[in-house]
Amino acid sequence: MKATKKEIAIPFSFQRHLLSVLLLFIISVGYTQNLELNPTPQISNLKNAIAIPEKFKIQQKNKDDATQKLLATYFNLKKTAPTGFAVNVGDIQSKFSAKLKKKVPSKPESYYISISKNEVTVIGRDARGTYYGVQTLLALLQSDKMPLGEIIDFPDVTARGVVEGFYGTPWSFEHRIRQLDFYGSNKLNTYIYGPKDDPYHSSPNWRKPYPTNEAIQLKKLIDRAELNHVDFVWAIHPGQDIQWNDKDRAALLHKFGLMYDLGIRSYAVFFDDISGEGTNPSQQAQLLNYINSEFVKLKKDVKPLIMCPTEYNKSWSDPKSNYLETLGKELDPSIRIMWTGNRVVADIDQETMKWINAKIQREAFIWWNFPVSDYVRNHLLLGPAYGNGTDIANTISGFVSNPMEHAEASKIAIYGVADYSWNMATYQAEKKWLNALKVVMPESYPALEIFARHNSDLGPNGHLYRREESVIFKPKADLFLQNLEANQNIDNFYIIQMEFQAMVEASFILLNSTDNPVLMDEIRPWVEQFKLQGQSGLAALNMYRALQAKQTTDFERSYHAFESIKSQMYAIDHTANQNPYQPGIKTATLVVAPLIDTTFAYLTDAYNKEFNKNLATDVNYNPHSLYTTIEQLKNQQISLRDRTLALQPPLEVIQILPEAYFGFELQEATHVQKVAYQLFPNSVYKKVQLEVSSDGTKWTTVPAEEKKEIMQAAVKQVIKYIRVRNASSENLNFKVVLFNAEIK
Ligand code: LOG
Repeated sequence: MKATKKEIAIPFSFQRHLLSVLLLFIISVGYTQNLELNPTPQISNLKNAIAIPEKFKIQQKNKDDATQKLLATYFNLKKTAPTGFAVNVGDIQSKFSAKLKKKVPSKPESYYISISKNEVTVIGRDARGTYYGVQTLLALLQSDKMPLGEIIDFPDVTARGVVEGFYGTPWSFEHRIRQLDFYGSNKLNTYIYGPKDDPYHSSPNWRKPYPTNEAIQLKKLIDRAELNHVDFVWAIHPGQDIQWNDKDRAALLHKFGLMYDLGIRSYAVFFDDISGEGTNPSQQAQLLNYINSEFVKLKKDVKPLIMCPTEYNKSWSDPKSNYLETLGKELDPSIRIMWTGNRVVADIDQETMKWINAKIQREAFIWWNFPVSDYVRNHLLLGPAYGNGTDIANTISGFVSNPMEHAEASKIAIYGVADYSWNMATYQAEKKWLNALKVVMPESYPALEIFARHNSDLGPNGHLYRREESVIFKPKADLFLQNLEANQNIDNFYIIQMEFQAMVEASFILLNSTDNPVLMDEIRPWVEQFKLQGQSGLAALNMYRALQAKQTTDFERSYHAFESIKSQMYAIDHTANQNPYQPGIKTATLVVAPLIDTTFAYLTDAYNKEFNKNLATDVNYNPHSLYTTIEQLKNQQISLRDRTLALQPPLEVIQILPEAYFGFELQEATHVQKVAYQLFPNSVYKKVQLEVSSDGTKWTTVPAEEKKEIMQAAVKQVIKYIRVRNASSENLNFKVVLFNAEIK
């Protein structure tokens, strides 16, 4: 039923609904503390509440060091009060009544809490369970009131956490410390250390020990992980240059031994994004089985191995190769196999799991490539962690999220992952997201919410992964443009103005906020950009008003203001975050940016027509396109900056068949100055050719010269097509590190 403005009749059923909503509201206000718990406990029977006790009588039954230190952050353990609210903490081995012990679930890491007016008892199934029980207790004590009743809690997924597995600047020591603490308080138990750009993790330096200073820092991180009951999984990525011989096998075992001495008790071997001999599944299985029997089993205190396969997603698995089946058959059943889903970047559902689990004869360990942004580095991914099935808990052996190189900003998604992997059935992405914003910015979260709502999508990208963005605003923006382009009265003008205003104000608040300086350090240039973007929106609206009133002076002032704001935005885009992949700073690209640019172009055009003027209407636009026969490259983005057309290089190995090619198709025949390309390994240089054409059928080879591993060619011709072609009769596997053309 639709209520119009005139008659607001509320039917009885709706009134009843209203009543129950109100009731629910009262109940939830009564137990706000319960809402704040992350992850959400499986069962909580909480009724009534008492004031937070002030005097505590601690009954020591706990022996676990991490739990002890955690308790000490709140209670005075050295001098406990002789009377007061009793706090009993221990694991299932401790002396508790059989009645209470029976309530502790039999699952690992589970716990039981009972709270009465006079005492609280926390019993864990194991040391980690007790630790999690105490985390819950401390979270309850943070609220205004203490609820009474019981909590019975256990995780859905065995291994939950994060894989620091992205390309780009690895997280700093300080960030990792903050992360590990965050994992502890959100009951995440796994941190897989595998930053692609740590030289001691990957080829060729995986064989070498960490230099002393780095080893000392790693040791501190390992200790910190232990304090948070997090398994610090150290991963090695040896596949690009590993030799399947005794020497390299010994080198790997030796490195694992060194890491063991630093305190590592969990290991992973990654074979993703490699080419050549290292991709052989039988050899990979043999190596892992060897480590398993000669290292893991012998040490006794080392956890089961984890491996990331070369074919780590369905779209890359070659049905003819039997790669996954071979691993499934030959790899020791205790070894876990990672999986990113149907594509490199994908959300996971039951179908995904059925397919892969059958092939590998075990439950896959999910490597979720969100919120990682190493393939869209000019964007921030600050939206909710959504999209994964809430019915897959029993089909996976682990769930880890690969984050952004911005550690603090990644906490927004990780917070959701913690809840999802602990208690899937009740997971609510949006609600958890709102909580997460409060956790990372306790004061300025409303401003952060405005910023994050408009900064969640990735823009077009090679992995075809997209996220919702500006969801509430989108229908309003659509209506505005519809009215504008139909030359109708714009009913929601004020609403659009309010949104741009909110963007500007939220940015000012964030830029001035001292809530979380670590987060601001990461996102500052995006916030600066977002502020300007809001201001450009307001300038466009002023242009509209001036045009309506036929005020040409006002129109042109706002027009030039718009242009000036855009040029400041351009400056930020060309100075901040200048990585070689997707340089620059992009904000609100899905809904807000097109709204502003379309409005600006439309108004300028209308103005030009009405007043016979010739103001420019275009906003940075790249008319050229990618030209390729290679499936894996087809969705890759290209960019035009300062007359250089560049392929945004993919991070993975590309398979290129004989005669396959990649290059550019220019909008029209253009004077091309120079072309440069870099491929890895550069042994493939002998097998490819650089070619140009004016019609796409007749091709001329251009000689290129190798300088510092980069092939460079002076073209100096007017042409429409440029390409690098596999001129050999072999299938080539290589990484495209760089491909660009300087045009006039
Ligand atoms: C890499 C990973 C990277 C991610 C997203 C896996 C298993 N490996 O395509 O290091 O962060 O995709 O770009 C990957 O996902 N390669």
